[in-house]
Amino acid sequence: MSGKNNQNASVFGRPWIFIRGVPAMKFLPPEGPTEVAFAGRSNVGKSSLINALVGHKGLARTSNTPGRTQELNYFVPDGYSGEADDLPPMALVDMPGYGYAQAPKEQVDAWTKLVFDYLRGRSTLKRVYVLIDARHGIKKNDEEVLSLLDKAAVSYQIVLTKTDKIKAAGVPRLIAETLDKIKKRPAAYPEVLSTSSEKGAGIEDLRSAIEQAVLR
Ligand SMILES: Nc1nc2c(ncn2[C@@H]2O[C@H](COP(=O)(O)OP(=O)(O)OP(=O)(O)O)[C@@H](O)[C@H]2O)c(=O)[nH]1
Ligand SMILES: [Mg+2]
Repeated sequence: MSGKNNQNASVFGRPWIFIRGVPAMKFLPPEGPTEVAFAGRSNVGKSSLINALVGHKGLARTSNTPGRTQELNYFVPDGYSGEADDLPPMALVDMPGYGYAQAPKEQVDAWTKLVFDYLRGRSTLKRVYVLIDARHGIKKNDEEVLSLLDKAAVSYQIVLTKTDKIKAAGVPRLIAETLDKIKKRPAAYPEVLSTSSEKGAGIEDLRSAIEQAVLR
């Protein structure tokens, strides 16, 4: 039980490392470990949530300015060689945001294409967490992404972010409204999580959800 890669220990109990930034589909790594991706509008808090999950503040770069993450950034738990018989149990993939970003239009279009192509065509992608800002709820471009995932039959779960920015009483109401909006969506996991990376709220529940999704 005390082997280096003890499968019973939480994968979030160990250090994580950045392994690769992918600027276009042709640079994707060969399909290996199960991938769990974080998608959402620019500035929703994708990179901050990954940092909170792995307990390492500076791992994924974050910024006040929308458009910080510009590639598909791969993170894995440390301590695996990456050889076929010693692959990490999962990789977390931080994505560029969709929607508005403070960057030239061609660049934003290129990121959006990369995000959409990856989400619809990656066989090792097991679960997508679609992040929704608790202050804004589901917007039109989120609906487009959910429809794409439904069509591609990629399992996803909605995660509300920045709940510290709204009144506590608003959270259950928003969860109920969001559940109502996704109830007819075939690939949506019928439970909505709420988080604050800033305060650490909901992070442990999200860790458990990810481990369950990957082990299934
Ligand atoms: N109050 C609060 N602020 C947060 C939270 N999570 C992220 N932020 C802030 O929101 C801003 C955007 O966070 P990022 O994690 O960079 O967002 P992102 O979705 O990765 O953004 P892009 O890479 O640009 O698409 C930063 O200023 C964060 O500090 C949170 O839970 N609460
Ligand atoms: Mg980011």
